[in-house]
Amino acid sequence: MRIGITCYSSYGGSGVVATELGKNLSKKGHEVHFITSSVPFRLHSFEGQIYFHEVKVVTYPLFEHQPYALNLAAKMSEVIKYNKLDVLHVHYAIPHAISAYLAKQLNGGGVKIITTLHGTDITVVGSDPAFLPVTEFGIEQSDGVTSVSKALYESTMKEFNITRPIEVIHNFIDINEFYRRANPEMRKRIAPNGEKILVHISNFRPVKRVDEIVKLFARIQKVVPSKLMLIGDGPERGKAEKSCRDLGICDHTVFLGKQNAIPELLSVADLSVCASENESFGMTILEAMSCGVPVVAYKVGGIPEIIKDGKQGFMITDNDSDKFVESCVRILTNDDLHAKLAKSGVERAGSEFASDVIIPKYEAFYRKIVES
Ligand code: GMT
Repeated sequence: MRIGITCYSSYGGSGVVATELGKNLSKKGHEVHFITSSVPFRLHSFEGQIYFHEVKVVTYPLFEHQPYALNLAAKMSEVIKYNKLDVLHVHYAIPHAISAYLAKQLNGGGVKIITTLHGTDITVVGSDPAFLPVTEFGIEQSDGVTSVSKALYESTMKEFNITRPIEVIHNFIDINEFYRRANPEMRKRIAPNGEKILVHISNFRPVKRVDEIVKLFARIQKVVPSKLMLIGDGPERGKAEKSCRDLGICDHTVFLGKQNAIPELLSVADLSVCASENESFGMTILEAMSCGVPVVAYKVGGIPEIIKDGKQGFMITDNDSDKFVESCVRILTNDDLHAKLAKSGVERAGSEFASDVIIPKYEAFYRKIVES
């Protein structure tokens, strides 16, 4: 098939999923055309059957704001026409599904539009209700819609008046990249005195509650000699760093900023912690699991679809911070429990979320929509 893919190409789970999907589809013989504003950050090498079409945003003295959605629609239209796309798969309803709709109209129909909902495209409506009709329109006008979790499917159905079916296709991981490797030198750099290592990875947006992670860790490290490795960057980083200073735990925390070597870093971690207020899926949880790192997280959104409580880690209900701390301490002080959770995580990542399991679901979905 000839498949176009549009996503936000900078840091972010949806961009990772879209790029890895394109790479996997090309390996399976499909022709893949990325239509994005910059090269997706996970697309580092030249891969056969993958083409990149840059969306350039025009500036003009009259334009107070750059018309990205229109430039995107124009580029999509061009790629649909000259590359004879069968499918245009957009990740994020706003504005991608709307631009795709316009591009399809410009070409007189033909191409099938598939929209994948990632979560924040739906929750953004909460911050500005004016987005509701346009998001709803984008979903309704798509030929096929997928959601990255059952939880997101349910919240979409609750929030919008959607009449078309939405298929749940979970996010996936490359288990040949995300596996645990021995890295004693790195471990020693982070925890020179043999401390346990906790890891938190996110884009440090308010929804991730990184400050809560720091506060929880301050309590954990009083009981278990440990270090907190924070990976990523974003608007809440300054607040989290200040909390470390206020709590007197700077010597126990390491802010690494944005990093590419995620599997290598996860390989030295003993526990992954997530305090997100909401998470439609939680890619970093799956990445941790696949690298044999047990997870403790608040039970929100799609996270319970990835981790089964007591099997690959612990799910904390009702924002119970005492229970969160207690669960972390339990895992960090019980080697047998730790080994059991870690093993189960690797197995579950491989059996339920590996690319080999999920990519065929996307291919089958594309076929169904193209033939409809
Ligand atoms: O919240 C983020 O980290 C960014 C956002 C995105 O679009 O990249 O993430 C959303 O999509 C990811 C990929 O499907 C999911 O793993 C994240 O859970 C989801 N974020 C939220 O729901 C807050």
